Amino acid sequence: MAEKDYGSKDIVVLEGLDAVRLRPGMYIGTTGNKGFHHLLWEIVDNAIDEISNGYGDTISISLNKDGSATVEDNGRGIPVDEHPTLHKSGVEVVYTTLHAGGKFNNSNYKFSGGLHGVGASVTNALSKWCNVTVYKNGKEYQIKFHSFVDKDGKIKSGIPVAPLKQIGSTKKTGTKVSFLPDEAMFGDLKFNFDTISVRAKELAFLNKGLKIVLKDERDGREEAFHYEGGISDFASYMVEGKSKLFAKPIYFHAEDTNFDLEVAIIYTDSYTENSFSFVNNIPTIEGGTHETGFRNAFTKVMNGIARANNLLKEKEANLLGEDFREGITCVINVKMTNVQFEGQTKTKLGNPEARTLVEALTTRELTTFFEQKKNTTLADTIIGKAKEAAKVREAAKKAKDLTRSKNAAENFNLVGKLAAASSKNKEQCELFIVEGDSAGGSAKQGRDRKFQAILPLRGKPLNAEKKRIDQVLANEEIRTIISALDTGIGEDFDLSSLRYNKVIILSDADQDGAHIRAILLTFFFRYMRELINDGHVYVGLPPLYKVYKKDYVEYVYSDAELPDAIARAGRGYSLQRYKGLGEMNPEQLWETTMDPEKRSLIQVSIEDATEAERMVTTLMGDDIESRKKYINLHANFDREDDFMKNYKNN
Ligand code: TSJ
Repeated sequence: MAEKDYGSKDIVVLEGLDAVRLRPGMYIGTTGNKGFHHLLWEIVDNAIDEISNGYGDTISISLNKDGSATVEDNGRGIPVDEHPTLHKSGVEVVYTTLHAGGKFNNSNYKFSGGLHGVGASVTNALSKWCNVTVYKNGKEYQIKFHSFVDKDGKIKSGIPVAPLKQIGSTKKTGTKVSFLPDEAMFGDLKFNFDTISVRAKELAFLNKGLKIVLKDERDGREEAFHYEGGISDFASYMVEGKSKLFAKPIYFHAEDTNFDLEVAIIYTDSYTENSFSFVNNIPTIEGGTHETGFRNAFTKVMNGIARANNLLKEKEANLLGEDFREGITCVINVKMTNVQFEGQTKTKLGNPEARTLVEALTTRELTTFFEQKKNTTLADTIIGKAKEAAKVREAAKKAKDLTRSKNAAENFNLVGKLAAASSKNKEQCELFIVEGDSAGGSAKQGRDRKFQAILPLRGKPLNAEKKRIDQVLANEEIRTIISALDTGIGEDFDLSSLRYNKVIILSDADQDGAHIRAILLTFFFRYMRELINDGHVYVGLPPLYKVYKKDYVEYVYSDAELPDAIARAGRGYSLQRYKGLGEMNPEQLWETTMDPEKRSLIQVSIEDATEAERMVTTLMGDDIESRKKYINLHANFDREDDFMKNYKNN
């Protein structure tokens, strides 16, 4: 019987597996969902090792009705001959010796995979049962492992029911492993098709040519992954649906002793970097030396080409790495030995040699790539995009320096157009942001200069939704506003520094005015939300009509009110229609729109943050049709619409 064959010399091994059950966290991280799926990946990794070393091409994974999983490859089959010192079959060693998978593989495979390299024995130790079938030498072999309660009431797991035996003959080669995670360890956790599908797809991308077939026997779902383009297809997949600067990713593959590097690079017209790196199929989320090496090389090579092609003049500074990374999507795939992972989540590559190797190989490969005539325009495209990024970066830096500067002389220039209030009492002070220089002029003359400040806006300030913060900052109109309010923006925003209790937007009652107002509100919503939440933002309502007679004047603020106003005036009235703020003289503007005793203000509130968000996005998004619709429907501050119900004299 099997028990008899396993004498005292094997105790160490058996206790090894006991340790896994005792402290599963040490081996699979958690006994939660992640650790549960880890059991599967330990097995799959072994199959991938075999295939990526050139033996076989397909892995099938099936999630069975009884809660078990089966993984099969068409490689050479795990060795079945007797292990020289342990005197057991190779299969049994793999399954009953802790870390055997890793050691076993290291001598046979160039780069051993495995999430933590703990090997198949860990899966065995944490399973109720585990069956391994090997197809090799024209024969079909099988060994079964199980867990049971021993005579002391202790659970033993991963115990061979019997030594490996031949159970038939076959023409195929490969390895098939089935296992049932032990519910004593994992409770009622189940394999999740979607989780497995995502990782299987990633593994197929990372291992060019590898076919992975995933079948869910519980509900009949089935997926297959196979990418002849490997990480080139991966990069393309990542930018699907986005507009690209060029169609096909730049790709290279290079090797050194015990080192393998693959890189795919594509660009979109976006402004963000989207990079993915992997070492031995493990995502290095925190980056590391390989990423550093790649970045150094990429920046250097591209700057070199820019100089050689005279796209950078002698007196111009080199472009920065961040300039070249704007809009980049790249996949870096490294296979190497003796990996050292560092960082908070152990997902950062620490090996110093990876930096120098990746840097050297990338420099060599990219140089060769761009030396080819057909790729010169590609280099120009990338350099052009980087130069745009550099321009924005420099403009943003200037803007930041200016807005942040506490130097009065420098700020004076920026707020040159601002007519400040004389009072230092912030509680009392108001800032009018006025559309147009002529209305701005009237407002400056008509105001109460003690507590009212005027900031005329020339032209439309930029669209805050579409642009990045540095571009928003680079806009002169916006910078002027930021500077005048003195609160800072975004994370730096500090309400206590606010110089005005009320910030009043005053724009014309037409489409352009509505647009300017929407843009300003978007800006406040995005970068000074507290200003709105705390009730400091208002929209001023200029009159639409003046109804008057010799000794009689009435200003009318909506079309609905007009008939009544005309009736009040009686026979012989005159009617003036205001097309813009600019048509009012300073006195009229004061009386109708600015005088706190008579004016009407709408306090801008974010009653419903999601609705506000929607309005802002609809107003500023790319969809021109829905934007137009929205402006016509809501953003007009139509004197008859819902918004008017909220307005009160302030
Ligand atoms: F480890 C495992 F049991 F979990 C497992 C291993 C699971 C699965 C699904 C596949 C494999 C596996 C192992 N597939 N292929 C191999 N190959 C070997 O172990 C192997 C075969 C031949 C030789 C040789 O030198 O002839 C060496 C090795 C390592």
